[in-house]
Amino acid sequence: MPLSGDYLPSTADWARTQAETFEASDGAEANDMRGKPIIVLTTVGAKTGALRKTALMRVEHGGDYVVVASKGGAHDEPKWAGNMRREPHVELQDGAEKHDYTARELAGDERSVWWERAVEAWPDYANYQTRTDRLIALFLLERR
Ligand code: F42
Repeated sequence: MPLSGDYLPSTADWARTQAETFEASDGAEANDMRGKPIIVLTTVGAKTGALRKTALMRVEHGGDYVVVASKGGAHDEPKWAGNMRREPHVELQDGAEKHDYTARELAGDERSVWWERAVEAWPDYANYQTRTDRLIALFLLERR
């Protein structure tokens, strides 16, 4: 059952433009960040109940995905992470494919394995973690 609700654009212009262009072109345009592939995550706003669409780096293994709440190493966590803790049903678009997933926050060894995969996909994640005391949250998205 796909998510339903009104789409509320992000206040981050660059990220909003990338998410919207990626989705409108079925993943044919605006599909990378410095040559590395992105995905678009749709979450349900924790306060508005609106659909929030967020461009994120693509971290995939065996059909599962991880999304990394890095926000460039900012001290505050991205809002989409809180949205997922409240409503774990999310949509992820990878290229032209969009499916429903259930998000689960990772910890311990499972998190360590996926952190390695994330840093391999986007090495800057390791730099972002040095910029903040918060442990950057990782969420595993398993197909519904
Ligand atoms: N961000 C990452 O954290 N990780 C990545 O791997 C990543 C990759 C990436 C690639 C391309 C690109 O263009 C952007 C990329 N970003 C990445 C940035 C990402 O797209 C987001 O801009 C960033 O993570 C910040 O997410 P955010 O959810 O905090 O977005 C802000 C800018 C935002 O849109 N805020 C809204 C606002 O109005 O200020 C609120 C959004 C929201 O979800 N509101 C909730 C609601 O109910 O609607 C309430 C939230 C609450 O509890 O207050």
